[in-house]
Amino acid sequence: MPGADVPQEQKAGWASFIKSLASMTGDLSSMTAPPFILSPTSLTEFPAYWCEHPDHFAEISEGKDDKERMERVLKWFIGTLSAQYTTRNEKMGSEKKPLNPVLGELFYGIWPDSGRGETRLIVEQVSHHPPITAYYIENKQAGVRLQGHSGQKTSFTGTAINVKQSGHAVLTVQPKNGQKEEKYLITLPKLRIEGIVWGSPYIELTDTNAIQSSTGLTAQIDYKGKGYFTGKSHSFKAVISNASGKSVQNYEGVWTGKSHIGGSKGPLFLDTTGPKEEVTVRDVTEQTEWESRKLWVNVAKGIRTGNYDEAGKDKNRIENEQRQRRKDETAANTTWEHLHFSHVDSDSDYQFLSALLHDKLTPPHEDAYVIKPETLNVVGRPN
Ligand code: CLR
Repeated sequence: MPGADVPQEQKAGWASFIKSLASMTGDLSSMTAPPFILSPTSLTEFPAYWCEHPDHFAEISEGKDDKERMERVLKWFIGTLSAQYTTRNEKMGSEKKPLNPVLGELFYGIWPDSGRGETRLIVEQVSHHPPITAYYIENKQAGVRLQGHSGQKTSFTGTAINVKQSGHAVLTVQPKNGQKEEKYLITLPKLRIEGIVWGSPYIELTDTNAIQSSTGLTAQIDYKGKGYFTGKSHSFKAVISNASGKSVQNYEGVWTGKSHIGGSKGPLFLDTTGPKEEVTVRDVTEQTEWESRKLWVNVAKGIRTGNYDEAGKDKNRIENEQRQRRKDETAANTTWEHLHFSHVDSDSDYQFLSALLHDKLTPPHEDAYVIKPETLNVVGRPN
């Protein structure tokens, strides 16, 4: 029955939320949703999902040649998907609505050194409307760094929410064998949020995304849900091809479990069911006011304990404060300055790498948020 997974007293609220989805225009983040579907986690924490296999990330630079490194990039990428897209279902029973970050919100974390070097994460909310999150992940010792930004355009089909991700990421690799530095442009897949009418949303990936290397190699990943390739949800097929478009290697399987090289009976490529390493974050009591878990501490507590009045009150306080800041800026004729990232209108890596793709990307330009190296050691916004 529709609404079967919705708590009795929130059924009406869920029905009107679904109705309001029909008139939504692209940005779902600021819509009011019933409490049972709220997550206590802000979207600024999500970039950490890129690195819950810090070993895969570090090992990219140890590949012996460009093909082996591309295969390792693909392995790391596929290995991030279950964290990115199924974690909330595993931990909270269904996909949830994350907290909508404020402009300037920060999130820092590390994956401690266990012989492969420390990996650091820096995240900043660089736009509130529309929401855009910029991130930087680096393992200096391993010679790998990822820089990207992410936004979403949402639309409602009547039963599912389609999410088109905007933004891209660029991975830079300094090969351990001394070969030339490589760049990899990563485009982002589309999402479909299913299970809405039941009140138990979950994500299925659709269409395709690509990884384009400066060496000329391309990986294209195709996603299908139940009933297409394998009859299983969360299926994918990937192909690595060379600069002339000739396929070099195929992979297939599910991104929530096992995938194989060549075909479904080939050697094991990846098993994503193993343990993931969550990011390590400073205790809230040591965080500054702009750091996500500190900023939202009372809202998160309210959501976790079912005290929605408390959650709502503090959310209002935060939002009012933001509105006041914007007003003050307008009055003083100033604009908010990003702490860790500078905005560039056209990302030269994107322009160069996207032109190497066989299915060229449109538009050929995209903006980007570039890390300010001098701020890498700044933790917390002063004042
Ligand atoms: C953000 C970037 C991450 C991958 C990712 C995973 C889940 C996505 C999220 C992104 C964006 C916001 C998102 C979320 C799932 C649900 C949520 C689309 C793309 C929307 C805003 C909330 C929908 C509300 C329903 C659950 C009712 O790398």
